[in-house]
Amino acid sequence: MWGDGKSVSVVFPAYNEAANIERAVRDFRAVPVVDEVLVVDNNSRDGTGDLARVAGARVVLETKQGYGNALQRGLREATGDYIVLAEPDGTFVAKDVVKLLAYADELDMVMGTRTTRELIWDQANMGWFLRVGNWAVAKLLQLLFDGPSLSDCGCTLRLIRREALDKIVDHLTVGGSHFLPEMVVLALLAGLRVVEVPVNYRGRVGESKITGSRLTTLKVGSRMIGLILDYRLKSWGSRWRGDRSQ
Ligand SMILES: Nc1nc2c(ncn2[C@@H]2O[C@H](COP(=O)(O)OP(=O)(O)O)[C@@H](O)[C@H]2O)c(=O)[nH]1
Ligand SMILES: [Mg+2]
Repeated sequence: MWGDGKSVSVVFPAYNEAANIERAVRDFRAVPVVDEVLVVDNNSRDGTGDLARVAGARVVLETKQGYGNALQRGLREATGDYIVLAEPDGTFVAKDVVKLLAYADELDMVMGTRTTRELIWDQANMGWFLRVGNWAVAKLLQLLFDGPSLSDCGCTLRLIRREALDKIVDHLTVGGSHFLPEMVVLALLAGLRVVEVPVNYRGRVGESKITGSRLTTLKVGSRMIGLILDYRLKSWGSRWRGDRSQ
């Protein structure tokens, strides 16, 4: 519970995360303000779901494969007043949930940024290529949508208030790895108050499936850029048509 009786859910999208899932569930459950850890098992074949259950998580199976599909399911299934998205791969520090909550009473969506040098651990997968790429896509989004200062388009660790989620959840469409910017675009188009706060980023336990290779990173990055441009052009288009018909 946070503040005056607000419950807190943590959502983990999980695809073959047996190497770290138990520890991640225990670490996040050990944060006193966390009420629920929900693991969305995305067709894992390595026993991730059972291990998560044993560690005390609520587990749901999402059969539609994909990072975005797993996160969308988690957002729909979580019961908390505040919903925190994270990853069960050892990269995030459980107590950073409290950093997000510190802004949650005043803002609708609080996103982590992994760009603060002092908080990027030596083993973290955050070389210059990823850092510059994440920053550039975030800046594009900030500029085109008149957003707040954004510096990281790929940080899963983020919090959204339930009332804010209700405004965007039915509009989420991305099932793949470029899911995160859609959440931000929809939030900004809905007039929600969004902010970024620095969080820790550690080395991963197990194989990185999205940003582990430059090729997949480039693919995801270009899909993110396509999505941002597409939303911008569409919403300018509908505004223009709306203006003309008045
Ligand atoms: N790549 C991928 N990740 C998934 C999928 N479903 C759930 N996930 C989870 O999404 C998170 C992000 O993937 P990860 O390999 O850590 O990519 P990275 O954060 O870029 O290194 C992990 O917690 C995965 O277990 C899926 O279908 N594909
Ligand atoms: Mg990861």
